[in-house]
Amino acid sequence: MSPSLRYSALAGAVAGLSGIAVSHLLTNALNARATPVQAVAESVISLTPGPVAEALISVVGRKDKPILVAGVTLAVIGLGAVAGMLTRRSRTGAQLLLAAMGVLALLALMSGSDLTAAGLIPLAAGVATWFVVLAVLVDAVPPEPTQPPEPPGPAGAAGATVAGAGGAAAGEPSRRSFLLKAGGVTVAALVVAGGARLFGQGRRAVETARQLLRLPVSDGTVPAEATLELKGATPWRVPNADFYRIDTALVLPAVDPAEWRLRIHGMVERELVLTYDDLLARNLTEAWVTLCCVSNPVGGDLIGNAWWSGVRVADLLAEAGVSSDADAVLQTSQDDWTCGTPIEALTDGRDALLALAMNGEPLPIDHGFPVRMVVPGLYGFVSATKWLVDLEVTRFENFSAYWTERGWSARGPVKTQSRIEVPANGATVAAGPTRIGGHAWAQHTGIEKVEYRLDGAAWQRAELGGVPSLDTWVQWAATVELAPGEHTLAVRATDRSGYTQTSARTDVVPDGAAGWDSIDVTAQ
Ligand SMILES: Nc1nc2c(c(=O)[nH]1)N[C@H]1C(S)=C(S)[C@@H](COP(=O)(O)O)O[C@H]1N2
Ligand SMILES: [Mo]
Repeated sequence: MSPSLRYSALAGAVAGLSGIAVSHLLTNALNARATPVQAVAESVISLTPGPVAEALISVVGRKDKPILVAGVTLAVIGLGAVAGMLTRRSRTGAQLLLAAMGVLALLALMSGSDLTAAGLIPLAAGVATWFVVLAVLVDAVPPEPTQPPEPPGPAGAAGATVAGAGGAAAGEPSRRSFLLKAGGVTVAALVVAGGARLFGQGRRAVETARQLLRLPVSDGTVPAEATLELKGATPWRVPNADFYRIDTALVLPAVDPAEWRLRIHGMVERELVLTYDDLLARNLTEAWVTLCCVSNPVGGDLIGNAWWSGVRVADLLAEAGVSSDADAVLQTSQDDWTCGTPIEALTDGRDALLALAMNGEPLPIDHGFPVRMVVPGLYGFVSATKWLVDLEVTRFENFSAYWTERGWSARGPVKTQSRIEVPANGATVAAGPTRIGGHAWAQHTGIEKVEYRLDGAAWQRAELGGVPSLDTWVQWAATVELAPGEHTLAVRATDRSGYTQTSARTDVVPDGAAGWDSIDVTAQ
């Protein structure tokens, strides 16, 4: 290997390491779920055939993850070295290799369940670091020492132009300056990686505290009648890892339950300050509640159903003694997000909860650990505050909340909706009898019936799953006869107030989408 090839390899390896360090730091600073390296390691685990994985684990024991993470780190450094050597032939080739590595990491991150925009920042910054460090260091690689002049041949041509054999010409990078730069970048990368550990400590400590909690809650049993025979439908209970996530938090709040306080104040007789243990000492109420986002378009998936365990908000408000003039509760989160909720919805007997657990587990951090609110019948943006720390009893006219200031409605009752989950829009299915279905919801009003329509013919009644209360979504299904060709399917729900969804589509702004969901399918 020529010296300049070796230096280029070193430049690439240092670039690889630097990118990893930067992505680690940002992952921890932004409290993203996994570093790109961890995501790749997880993908490797999930793509490894079971028996192979088991055999490996029997050899390395439960250290499989750290070993894989170290392996992926070394692979990135090694591939960086290859990219460095490639620059000798073609810089574009080297950049393509780095870009391909970035795409692989992107795919790995995307296969995780809860990727957010913030989760992509560490990868983007890491890849950018690869490019910049590689370019800077490769430019600093000292040129090949020129060959000693050959003895002049008969034509006298061969070595005639060679001057200053072995020495760098003035202005050319020297070996010493290259090594200084490469060493400097390496030290900087190690400092950044060390800083990353500090950053992550708060979140890790809270995650550990969360995992050590043993809450007196149940897992919730999905009623057998809730689920119809419908392959490919969203499960009636959405697992935490698949539950949609919507919030404004770029950095996830890390709130230690031991330090968490909830202040209830404003138009009350007695101000209350509650600790996590205070909540745990109370009677816990458990209920199935379907939560959905006002930004959910018709047919969209910003909705989920879970088993929540928590303390009824009504009891706490009664204890504080709410003034009869108050009509709203202004909720504030640890990260200063706010929303306004009608007092009526919190005190009219429905299961409005300060939830501590979701599907039998302490709330996941990204779903509001340690405490969030859940109110059946209201969109999340006016009720479901995560990382909740403050409830001010007040009047709607006295405040404006986060989304209200940005053009959304001050009130947000859920609109009656239904969607088709099976078949998927645009799917090709076998002609003949075909199962169709999905979910319909009108939280705290209840679904009365769901109807579907094939190619504009008459509306037909669908089968409905049985639900434990008015507060959850309802599964619907039917069998339709599909002749070969293109078809359109539409769905509409009627709620228990007697209202039937109309075809009039409205935008999600300011208070939620309306209209029928409709899909196209081809039968063959
Ligand atoms: N602190 C905080 N709580 C929040 C939000 C937020 O941005 N910050 N978004 C709300 C919105 S718009 C919705 S739809 C729900 C989503 O809850 P989930 O992420 O647990 O599904 O949380 C609500 N609670
Ligand atoms: Mo939302």
